[in-house]
Amino acid sequence: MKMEKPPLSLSEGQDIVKEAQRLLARQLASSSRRRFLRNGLTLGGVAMLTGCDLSDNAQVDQALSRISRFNDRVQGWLFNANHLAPEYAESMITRPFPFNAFYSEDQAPVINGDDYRLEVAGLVLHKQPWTLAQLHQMTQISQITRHICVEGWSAIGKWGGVPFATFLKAIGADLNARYIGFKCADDYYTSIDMATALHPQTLMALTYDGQILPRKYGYPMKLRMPTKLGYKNPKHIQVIEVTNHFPGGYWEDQGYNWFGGS
Ligand SMILES: Nc1nc2c(c(=O)[nH]1)N[C@H]1C(S)=C(S)[C@@H](COP(=O)(O)O)O[C@H]1N2
Ligand SMILES: [Mo]
Repeated sequence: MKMEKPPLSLSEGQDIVKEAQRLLARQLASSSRRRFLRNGLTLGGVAMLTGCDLSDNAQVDQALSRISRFNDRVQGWLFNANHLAPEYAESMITRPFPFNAFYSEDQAPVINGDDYRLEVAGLVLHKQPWTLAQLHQMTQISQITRHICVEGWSAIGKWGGVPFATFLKAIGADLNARYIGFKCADDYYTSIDMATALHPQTLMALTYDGQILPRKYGYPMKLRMPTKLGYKNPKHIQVIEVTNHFPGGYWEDQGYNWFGGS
């Protein structure tokens, strides 16, 4: 696949390198003082590295989120639109596949597939909502990939559906926009960068293991990305928005890294 657009421009890339040099210079400047510290990275060491007062929670949060946003930019810059995540044999599928959400399994949303309408919003030409039948009528592919959750587990599963790039083109999405935001039936929300959205393995998943996507795994539709950690893979999607305004995410807004590559 040809890369449609680099995630960052050259000048943004140069900014990142400059930022990294500045961080390194600061780290080196503080390292002679760090020799006197017993464990290297004590609270005082962190204070020197980040230049912030650790008794001030707001300042600490701000420094950490600055580091995290810096990390997002580096990850976005390093993301290779041509690099494929590993795929596995049927025999390697994890059974039963784990369930995870910010609530227990019996609280997963109950959605009536006949009433379901997928809304598309923002920088798209065609804003008509989609029925589930229309999504199933599009050309389907399937893939067996590994899902990695930050809570410390990973599992191999098989998802089928529509390549997300195909869907984005069908709705006339502005492929130069920065973000795609997702709103889910359970009030979960997240967002991804355009390069990941267009990645050949990013799938609008309608099936799991050859069956209609079960309720617990995100019925009627979820986004499956083997290039991203579990929390970036929204289940029960109701709204897809193409936007240049940073949409954040349920866990990301609580401090998880936004890029969340795996
Ligand atoms: N709508 C919704 N999507 C979600 C979540 C959620 O709570 N709600 N949890 C995320 C997390 S942290 C993980 S690990 C995966 C779990 O997906 P699974 O139940 O198919 O294993 O869903 C992700 N997507
Ligand atoms: Mo997760």
